[in-house]
Amino acid sequence: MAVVNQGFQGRGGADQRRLPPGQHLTDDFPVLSASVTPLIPKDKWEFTVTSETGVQRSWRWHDLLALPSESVVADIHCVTRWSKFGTRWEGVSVDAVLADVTTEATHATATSYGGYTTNLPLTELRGGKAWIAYRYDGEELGALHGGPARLLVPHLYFWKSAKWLNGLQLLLQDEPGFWERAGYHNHGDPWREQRYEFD
Ligand SMILES: Nc1nc2c(c(=O)[nH]1)N[C@H]1C(S)=C(S)[C@@H](COP(=O)(O)O)O[C@H]1N2
Ligand SMILES: [Mo]
Repeated sequence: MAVVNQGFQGRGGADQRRLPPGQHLTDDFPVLSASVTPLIPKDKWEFTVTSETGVQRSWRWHDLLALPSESVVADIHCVTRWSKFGTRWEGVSVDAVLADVTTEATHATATSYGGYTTNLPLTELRGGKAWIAYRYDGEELGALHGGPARLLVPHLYFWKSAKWLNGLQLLLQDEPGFWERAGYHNHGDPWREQRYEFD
């Protein structure tokens, strides 16, 4: 099981060190969506990796479930300043889907049903740091939180974790996504408080 950012359980000071600067802890799970919630039946769901040369590889729902699944426990941090400790997910690592793809790309744009996009260097998506998550807290991932499946990149601000994920576009250069074009930071490391473009 992957345990990301596991800090010190327990009281005050320890929790404080587990919390990135400028964040506060929440127990509930706020919903942040820039659009209406797209409702995608699992039998219509499809996830496509497009390489920098335009070669595509797609997974339908049963293909995704056939890949090895991992359990992930991670702290998550939203740029609007809430953090939630110890969220529990199941999904497929991005490494597992990229294993089948030949690419020299350095960057990727995650794309979603509904049109949302967000950009990441491939180094942030590989190496056991990012998942295509389809279960949350022991249940199917609900539509409000990005089901059928969402990207989970817990070490970056949560806007990088694209809900209703339907693809990764692999690129030889970086291309800003939806919030990155709107003045948010290109990278979004919560420990370096990379909230806005010039942070
Ligand atoms: N497709 C899509 N993904 C998205 C968003 C969105 O508006 N659309 N919002 C982002 C932001 S800003 C955050 S904080 C998290 C919120 O996820 P949650 O609603 O499950 O808490 O999803 C991210 N992924
Ligand atoms: Mo967010």
